[in-house]
Amino acid sequence: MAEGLTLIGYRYSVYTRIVRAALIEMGLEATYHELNPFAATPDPLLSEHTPFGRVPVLRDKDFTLTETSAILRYLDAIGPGLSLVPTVPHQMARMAQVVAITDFYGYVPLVRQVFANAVFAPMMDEPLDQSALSEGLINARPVLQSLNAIAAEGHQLNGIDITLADLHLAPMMAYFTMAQQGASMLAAFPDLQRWWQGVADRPSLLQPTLLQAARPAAPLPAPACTVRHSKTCSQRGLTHVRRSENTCFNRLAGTTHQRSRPAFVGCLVVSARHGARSKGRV
Ligand SMILES: N[C@@H](CCC(=O)N[C@@H](CS)C(=O)NCC(=O)O)C(=O)O
Repeated sequence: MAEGLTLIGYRYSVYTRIVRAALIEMGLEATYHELNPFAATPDPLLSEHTPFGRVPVLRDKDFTLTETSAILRYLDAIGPGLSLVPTVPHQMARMAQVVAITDFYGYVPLVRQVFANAVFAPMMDEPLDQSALSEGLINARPVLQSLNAIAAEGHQLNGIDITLADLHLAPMMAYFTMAQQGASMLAAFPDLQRWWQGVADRPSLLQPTLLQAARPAAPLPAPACTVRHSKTCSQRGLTHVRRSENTCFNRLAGTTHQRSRPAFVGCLVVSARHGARSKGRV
């Protein structure tokens, strides 16, 4: 049933990451096609499938689907395992509420304003927009507050029953808490923080590339890095986990890199090659 799946996405896109995590959680495979929705010239493949110019796009043979919440519902319906949509009315309704809060109130402050300016811009040696960052921190608080109440109640975000709510929110929280200001803010919401601590290390979040087929159709260029090696990854806000002698995993990009010398990881060069210079890119 799922053999014809293709995911069109972008490596830094949090919504793409949600779908990748869902594919892994649901035991599905997809061919991955990388494109940059922020490129100055719209990618014709993207324009062909959506007038909104956004990723992700899921294709199942000749069936094309956009909107991450719809994509997750579809994957859940076709996946081989148990459904991640609860049938108990209170749980099901809370799940939908978490997804809606995440999309309509969470994405912009958590990702586009806080993460993009506190983490991504410095990482790319780009100027940060201080007013957007400040506004994001203000607007993130009620989002965390409402999600914390849901986590405290326990129908969703309880760390036990993983549902589409967890999959939708977790990648955004991953980005938000990479900002020191985001991590500090989350600490003020103990039930939500407890939920986050419980899901942050799920393999689907940590290792999207475990999705065997979900790699760019053409291999990524070797990391002929333009990042100055003297700057460590942690200074650039990256989290690298050394997974073996010579393989590192970049949690932000969701990519692994094999190096002949295990000490160095240069991961971010790919950004420049995707021409992502025009506007926010996550
Ligand atoms: N409502 C869409 C939102 C997707 C979205 O905003 N994707 C971002 C990347 S995370 C994008 O493609 N942005 C391109 C742009 O804003 O031009 C969904 O749920 O899939």
